[in-house]
Amino acid sequence: MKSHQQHLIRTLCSSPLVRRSLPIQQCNSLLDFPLLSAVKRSSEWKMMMNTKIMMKEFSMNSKQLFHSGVSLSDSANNIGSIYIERTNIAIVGAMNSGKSTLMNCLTNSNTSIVDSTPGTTADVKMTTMELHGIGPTKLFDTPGTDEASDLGEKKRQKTLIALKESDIVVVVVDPFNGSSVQQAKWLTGECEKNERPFCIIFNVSELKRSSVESLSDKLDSIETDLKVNEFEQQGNVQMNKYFCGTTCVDLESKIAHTKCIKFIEDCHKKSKMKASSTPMYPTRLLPNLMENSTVFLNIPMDEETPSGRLLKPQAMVHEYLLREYSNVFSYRMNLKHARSSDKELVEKEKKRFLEAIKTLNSNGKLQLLITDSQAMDIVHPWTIDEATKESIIDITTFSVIMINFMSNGRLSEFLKGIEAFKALQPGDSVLLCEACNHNRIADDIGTVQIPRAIEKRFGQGNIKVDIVFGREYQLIKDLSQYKLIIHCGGCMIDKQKMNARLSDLSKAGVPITNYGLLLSFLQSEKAVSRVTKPWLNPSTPSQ
Ligand SMILES: Nc1nc2c(ncn2[C@@H]2O[C@H](COP(=O)(O)OP(=O)(O)OP(=O)(O)O)[C@@H](O)[C@H]2O)c(=O)[nH]1
Ligand code: SF4
Ligand SMILES: [Mg+2]
Repeated sequence: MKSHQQHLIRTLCSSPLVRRSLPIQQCNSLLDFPLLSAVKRSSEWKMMMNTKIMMKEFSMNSKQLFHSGVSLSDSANNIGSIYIERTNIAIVGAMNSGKSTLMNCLTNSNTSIVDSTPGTTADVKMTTMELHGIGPTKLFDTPGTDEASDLGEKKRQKTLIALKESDIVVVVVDPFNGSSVQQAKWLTGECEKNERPFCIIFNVSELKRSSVESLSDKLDSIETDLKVNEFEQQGNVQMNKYFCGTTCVDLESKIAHTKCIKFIEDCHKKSKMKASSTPMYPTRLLPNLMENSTVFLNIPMDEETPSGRLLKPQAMVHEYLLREYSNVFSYRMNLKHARSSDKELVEKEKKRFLEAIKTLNSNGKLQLLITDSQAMDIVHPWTIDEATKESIIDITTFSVIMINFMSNGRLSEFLKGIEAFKALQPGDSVLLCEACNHNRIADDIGTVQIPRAIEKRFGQGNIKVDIVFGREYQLIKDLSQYKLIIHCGGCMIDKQKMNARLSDLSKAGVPITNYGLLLSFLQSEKAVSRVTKPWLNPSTPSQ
């Protein structure tokens, strides 16, 4: 039974359709079941029960997917809508401090396994939840950070990644456990280093609370040690700038759910005041659209395009434009014809394309053309007037739109990466980074087209090109070995992950660029300024 069900789940999760409908974490967490092997300890029994429950839920979801035509993602905590901005909340602390108990207390359900065996939570467990005072959230229950051994180090790294990708970090502390307090000190330090706002929950059972005389003195002294004590701040001891509050609660008590949610909501409000280098302000997909404008979407649909729906960036742009009362025109360019050696085929395709543009612009309202970046070799030259050498229409790419959106408007940082690309020398290494694990076939942009273009420009074997997919990025020990990172549009990860990557790269002094920018640059410098124009050099809307 085990292998049969796991095979089904693996097959489903590796299908591009499911992978592109679900956020990657969702697919991976569904895949990541504990094995139903020998049941020796109570924690293993609990893991087995959780596995069975998840399999049952998954099988119900898959039935919906195949039999009712409803997207799997629609039924998975709202994740299926095209893009939902969520507040990421990481629960961190030492082993047995009560992190999983807090996760279950917040979600009011048996989300994580709780057990007195230290190290029960072996990997980051993610769930989604709506909190009235915050909105849609993603909660991360993390492994304890004080486990010795190589495995403990791997768990610690996972916790650190969750911390870096969170908008607020909840540090759970058992004040009667020295290791728990020590870990809280390290973790609050990491929050400060990574500019992550945090709060502290002292997890004290009612029993202990009644048997300890000077609990408040003890908590005061720990707070001082953690640099989160107001009194010491007045005494000129600098308080951790990202601290948002503390509370003391018995996580297994009846009031814990309401108390903890209220506390986290209050701390989240305060966290917005804490300065961060990457504020999570909403970024518009496309600025400066004229009222009643028309936007031309060029979607060539290559062999990798799944049937039944548009890719996520295409669907996002489509929905955004409709909401803005823009008129959307979707067009499928035949790239094989456009790149053919048969001149007649090329001319026919070009005529079809230019006529579409001309017809749409008959009222002067055609404002922008957005193309798949791999078609830049055609779209850029075909939209330059041969006589005047002027652009006949503004253009950009889906990839550039996405990277600007996912990085909260930091497009100019990706533009600097183009300078680093120009300066590459023989012997240098670059890293191509794809944020998801989609199935790669034929002339894939990341694995085939860009490496081929690098080889063409710098000569065979002169530049070492490494490629990572999805979570492989996290395994890179030394980012500084690379002279440049070339990142995809990042549509399948969240903004927090993208910005955590940017922060790590900035600390390591490694520049980053993006597929859309690079493929444009490979056409010409002019193509780069064309695709970035809507953000970096916008023309004022005429109405
Ligand atoms: N009475 C009481 N017991 C608690 C409380 N919080 C946690 N426990 C117990 O402490 C043990 C560990 O709790 P977990 O929530 O699994 O701890 P954790 O931090 O997730 O531990 P790891 O997954 O091992 O890192 C369990 O036996 C819980 O029942 C609490 O507030 N009151
Ligand atoms: S842009 Fe990146 S994350 Fe989105 S589908 Fe392409 S490779 Fe995956
Ligand atoms: Mg746990």
